[in-house]
Amino acid sequence: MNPTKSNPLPTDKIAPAMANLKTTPKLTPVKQALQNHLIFSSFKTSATATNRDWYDVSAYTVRDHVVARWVKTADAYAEQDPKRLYYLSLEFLIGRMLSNAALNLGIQDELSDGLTTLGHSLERAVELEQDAALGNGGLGRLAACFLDSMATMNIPATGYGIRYEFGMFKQSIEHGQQVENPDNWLRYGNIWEFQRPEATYNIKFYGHVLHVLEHNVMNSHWVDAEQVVAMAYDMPVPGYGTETVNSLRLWSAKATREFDLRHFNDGNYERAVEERVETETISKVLYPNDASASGRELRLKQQYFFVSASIQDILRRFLSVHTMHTPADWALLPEKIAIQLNDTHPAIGVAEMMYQLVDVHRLSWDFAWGLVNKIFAYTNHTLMPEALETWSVELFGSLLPRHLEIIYEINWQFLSWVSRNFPGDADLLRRVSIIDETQGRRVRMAHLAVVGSHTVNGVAALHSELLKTTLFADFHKIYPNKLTNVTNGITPRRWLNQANPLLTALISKAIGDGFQQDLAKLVKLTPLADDKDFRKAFRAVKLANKQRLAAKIHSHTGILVNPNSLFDVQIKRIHEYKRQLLNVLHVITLYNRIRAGEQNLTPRTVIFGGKAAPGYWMAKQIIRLINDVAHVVNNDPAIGEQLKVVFYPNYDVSSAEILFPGSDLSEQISTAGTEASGTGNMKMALNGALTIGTLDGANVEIKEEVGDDNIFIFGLTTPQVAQTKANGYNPRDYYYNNPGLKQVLDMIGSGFFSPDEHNRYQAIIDNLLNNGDNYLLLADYASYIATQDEVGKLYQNQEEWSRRAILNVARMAKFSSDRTIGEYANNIWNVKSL
Ligand code: 26Q
Repeated sequence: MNPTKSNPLPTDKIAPAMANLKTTPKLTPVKQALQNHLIFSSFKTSATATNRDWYDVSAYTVRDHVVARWVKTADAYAEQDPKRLYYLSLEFLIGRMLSNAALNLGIQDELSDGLTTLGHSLERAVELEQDAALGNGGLGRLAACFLDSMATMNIPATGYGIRYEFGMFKQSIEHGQQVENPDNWLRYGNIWEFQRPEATYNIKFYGHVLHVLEHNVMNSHWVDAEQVVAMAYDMPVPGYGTETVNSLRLWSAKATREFDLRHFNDGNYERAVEERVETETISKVLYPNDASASGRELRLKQQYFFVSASIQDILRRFLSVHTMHTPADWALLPEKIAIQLNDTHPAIGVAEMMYQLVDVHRLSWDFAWGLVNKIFAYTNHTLMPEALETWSVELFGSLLPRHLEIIYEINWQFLSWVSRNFPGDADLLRRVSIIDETQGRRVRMAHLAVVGSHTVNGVAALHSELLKTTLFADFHKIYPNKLTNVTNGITPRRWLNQANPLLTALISKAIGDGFQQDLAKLVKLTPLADDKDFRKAFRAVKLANKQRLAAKIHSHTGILVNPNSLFDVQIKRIHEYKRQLLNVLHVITLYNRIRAGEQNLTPRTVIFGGKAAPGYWMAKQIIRLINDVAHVVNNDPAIGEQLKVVFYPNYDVSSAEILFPGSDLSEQISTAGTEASGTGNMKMALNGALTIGTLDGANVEIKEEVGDDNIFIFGLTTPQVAQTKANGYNPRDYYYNNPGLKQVLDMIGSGFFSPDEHNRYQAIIDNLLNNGDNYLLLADYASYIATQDEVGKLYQNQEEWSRRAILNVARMAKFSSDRTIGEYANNIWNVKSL
């Protein structure tokens, strides 16, 4: 066997940053740097500079500071050769970089002062940055929070993903309906990315496999494949209060040069250009779908494209430091690398690693499989059957013929092992097989991920238990130690310090700094919940944040809201299981009660935000209903300031930074057992909102932390949901037995909110009354309304409300993503802080 060919590209070409650098690069003082960049990077003067120029100049200035540390970090990693963690994710919902980088580097004040003395302002500059919206929702934002924590905790880690030319679509509301617009985020360039034309890899698709006996070994050759080039773009990930700057490496698809030559030599210029465009569509756009697996070939291409490039890059980096003299030397690989699969989207990595080790580096199958099983771990984010990825064997085999063979071999070995250990259970084999034979042969990516990983985790305690008892019950029996829990978390840097500077200042003044890196310090706020002056200051902060939000609401929707009303907020992707519709039922109930003359109701502003997948018709109907209801309620003179309804358009990371601090009430009302974790629930509580929620996802643990008195829990529990369904749930029983509920549904169904189209919401009503009300809205309605009444009542006692809100903030330690990353690092990755 030939020792592995050494790395085709010398290290110094791949990462110039790694060239030994013993001294920190010199940095100019911030104000001076701003002036220099204005001239030398933007070719402008103070007189001619636009707002955008000021953003650019600020970004260049902060970037210099980032790069100075980035170079040193790369250097330290090269020198110490620690075990590294690679986080593979099809989504990174980063948001804006400028304020976050300035905050993490501790140069926010200097930057702000510099811009002010130059006659500009940081606030205005910041607004010109486009969000990096390379994700749909929770899963993508979690990846971004994890990157922040890993850098802050000095963990040698790299994120790998796709540099989508178009990220998550921009949502606008026209005539009450969602309209999707392309997110052309790179239009004005991206100051935060560094193209690495030297870090490119060939990615193959299609073709076929030859099996050839060579030196008595049967080798496989993937031939006649089409080739695409993956080119790296690096974005820095600066930690907070540390020198560490990690990397997020995103891949962009480029046509190969041969490609051009082939056609140009034929004289077929047009065909060459066409094929080039086709090839480069691989990294064109993010699938805006977080509910159902799309099954599209392009999506599988995206997955394989970025996974193959990442694994080649990981192995190239490993081999540039370690020479493999004999195959046995490869035993070092799992001691130097750990790979986390963010859901099944990168699960093809298991097969790709086998391909690289067996076909390219010629290791034996069994030895390679032993390595793979020490390297990969998989996080599951959903139990919903429609979101589980499967691919038709036919499509898979045409696109990735060798990987299909590899998966069959993995499956064969796995099933043989299962049948030896659980003899006589043919049905078990059928159920756990990576190939589903029941619906016309499909590859089950979740099964591939479970079989290929040493650890599989859910994202909240309840969800991880449900994985053991439902979705992965068979695997739990087969591998009793594989399943575990790591409860999600959020980064306090972005979600407290950056989003809520007023609360941050108040907390710092009260208990000192340091909570940004150690959220457990917030517990020192506990006694202050009983301090009248502190409560008053806390309320003043909340009011200011609500005013800030009210101004945004006005400018985006034209709706005037009263900052003294209760801001009742539900912001998340639009999904039937998340039950925005239940919230609407409450809004209409309040509307009816106000119109009926009920006194002493608490004035409320109910705010919704979130995107619907473009192909998810029911979710779009829900958005339309919210807007129709808002129109009626907001324009009814009988309602006045008692109730306002807002649909906040284009909910994204940047608007979230305004919405969370401005919330009083956090709506976390999914049907129990459906929301894997939720992370918005944590962001709200950290910003001093009280939660109204079901015992679902991380709400369960939030309740444990904040205490039963400081959260509003309602509705059926997960076992009760199962029981209710098993008993033959009939939503009509609730409809006929609850006059308030009946009135609300009748209004929606009869066109009260859609007078120009009376049956517009027939499908919604049908779902609830005739098609089984899958998410049990009617079963939970009464409990929800009663709990909302308690909420309203408590809000009238501002002292008590703020006391509980402060206790929520004080008890959020568990939900820092630093805690989460600490658990992954210790229990799953076995990587150490540097
Ligand atoms: C799959 C196949 C094809 C196209 C798209 C997809 C796809 C894309 C995104 C499927 C799912 C997603 C995103 C899922 C997601 O965001 N899940 C959320 O993850 C959070 C972080 O763990 C949890 O807090 C939420 O409960 C969970 O819903």
